[in-house]
Amino acid sequence: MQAVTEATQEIARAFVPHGAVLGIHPHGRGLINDTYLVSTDNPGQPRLILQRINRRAFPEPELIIANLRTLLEHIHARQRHDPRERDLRFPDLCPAHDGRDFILDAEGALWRALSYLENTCTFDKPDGLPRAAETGFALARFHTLVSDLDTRSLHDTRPDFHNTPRHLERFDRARAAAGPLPESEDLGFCLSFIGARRRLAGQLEAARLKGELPVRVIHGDPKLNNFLFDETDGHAVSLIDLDTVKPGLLQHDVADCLRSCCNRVGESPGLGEAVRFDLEICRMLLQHYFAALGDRTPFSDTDLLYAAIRLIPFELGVRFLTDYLEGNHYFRIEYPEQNLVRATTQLRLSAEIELSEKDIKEMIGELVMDKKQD
Ligand code: GN1
Ligand code: MG
Repeated sequence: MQAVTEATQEIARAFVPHGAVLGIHPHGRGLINDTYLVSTDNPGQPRLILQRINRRAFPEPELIIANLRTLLEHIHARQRHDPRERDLRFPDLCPAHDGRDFILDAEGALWRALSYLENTCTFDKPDGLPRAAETGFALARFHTLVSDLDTRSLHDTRPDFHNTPRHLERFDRARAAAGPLPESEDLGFCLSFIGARRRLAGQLEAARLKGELPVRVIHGDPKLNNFLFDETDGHAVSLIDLDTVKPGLLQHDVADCLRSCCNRVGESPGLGEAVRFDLEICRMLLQHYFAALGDRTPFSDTDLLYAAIRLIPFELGVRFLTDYLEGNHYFRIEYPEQNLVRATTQLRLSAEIELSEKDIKEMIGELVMDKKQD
């Protein structure tokens, strides 16, 4: 759990130039950055999300702030001009007392504050079809809002983020460096599953390099718990955690969203909880995604969507396992074997997706056809 130290309190105070800090509490379940909810006695700025950016994940956090500024300016401008664009809300960057929108602490870590979107909640696990519909809708609205943002105006905050062959190379190095591995059923499953699918790992990257898939602005991390929902009526309100917004493939975003939304047991299931890929949720989410996608973002390249749906949990499984082998220095853990459990879960999910390949491809075909006939 992220600690609230005296230093954290001092940083929080720097983002509350007018008024006092009333409370600071660790917030959310992100695996990378440290996040706190700060309450203040300033009626103009009642609550803030304060975050310390993890330099291991983002070696140049200033680029994240620059991207965030570009992105929020773009979205807010579109929303000012067209009321129909206002169905999603986005936070504002809050300046510190010196007017800058970030602070470097004594150790050189970068902190930033965002306005908190009140009366919202998040979910770590899917809870039914209405949530899936709202999530698909919100992802499409996000993609539409950024569809005319020039990809060249954003920095690549994590190069090769979805370059699966690169992740495999790193995994190979970690495995070689780890020496003899303990006997474990999960580890055995992971190693043989990865070994048997190496040649499929380059599918999306190869298509991107050949120019078969257009590069667009994507969210980069649209997992279920990065969507905010209205506490009262359940409607999607926002898509947060904008640090990985950058040029990429829409297929990666849609697949990453399905990865978390179709897996009812979540990323760290307990013993004996079986991992499944829920096809009903998948259909509902995709249906609402395609329906809400603006005409300026035609999702013409659906052929590789199935490939991405299979690949994204595979890639994340490889990343979790690599971190486990490297000593768990990247993803936050609550117990020593957690990254192995997470890796096994993602790879089992990929295996489940393979079993439903025909159904998923047919489903995508039908939904695309419906969209064309609209
Ligand atoms: C990380 O920080 P968080 O929890 O939003 C990770 C994503 C993974 C996700 C899995 C920068 O996201 O790529 O899909 O964990 N973010 C980064 O839960 O590596
Ligand atoms: Mg994230």
